[in-house]
Amino acid sequence: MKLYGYWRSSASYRVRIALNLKQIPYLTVPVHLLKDGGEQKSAAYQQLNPARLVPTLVTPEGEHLNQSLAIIEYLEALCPEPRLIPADPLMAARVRTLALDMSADLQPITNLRILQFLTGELKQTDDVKLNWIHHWVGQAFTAFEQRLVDTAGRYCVGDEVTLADICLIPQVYNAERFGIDMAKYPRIQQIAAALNELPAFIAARPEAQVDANT
Ligand SMILES: N[C@@H](CCC(=O)N[C@@H](CS)C(=O)NCC(=O)O)C(=O)O
Repeated sequence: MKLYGYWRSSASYRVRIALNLKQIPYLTVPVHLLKDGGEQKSAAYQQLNPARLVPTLVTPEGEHLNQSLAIIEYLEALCPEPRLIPADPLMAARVRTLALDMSADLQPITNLRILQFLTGELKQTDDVKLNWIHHWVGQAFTAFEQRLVDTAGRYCVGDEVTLADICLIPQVYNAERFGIDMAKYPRIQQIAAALNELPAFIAARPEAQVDANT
């Protein structure tokens, strides 16, 4: 498998965690999101993903897949253990709810191209950008924190690592990077601390990637 991604991309981070949990070996192909206006916009990369976003997973058969959650569900079907989405339909729905809170509702509105549009075309200052991030992360984390009252055990849903945890950790990483006060979210903080001790999560951290700090 080949994973086209970027060290600080939260969607790439999700796929790295899933590959590590399932112990699937893969090769990293860095796509620099900032260099030369963004390598994700190159003609060559658009052959892999017309949406000009990372990640892309290329399978040994040469198929290329986009959308981190679709990729993770593909990996789940290929290597069912350890399960990332519970078999029980109700538990599976709870896991997907938390996963989508982070990956569908929060991450897209704080994505690089949105922030670049704010400070570029819309001529907003860096302070406005930071305010935007803090506002939307605050709303999303407040709701997530509340949901955890009903679902959490050691991790987001019970005591097994699930897709919800995979989607949470990259958003916590981003939140810390942008100076969000995580003490306001003690359940998220506690779960994130437990997850960040697991080898699959440690190996997936942005700083551990070949293209880190480039
Ligand atoms: N829903 C997509 C989101 C992909 C995405 O937003 N990728 C970001 C990095 S996390 C990206 O490539 N951004 C480049 C840009 O905004 O130009 C997924 O889950 O794969």
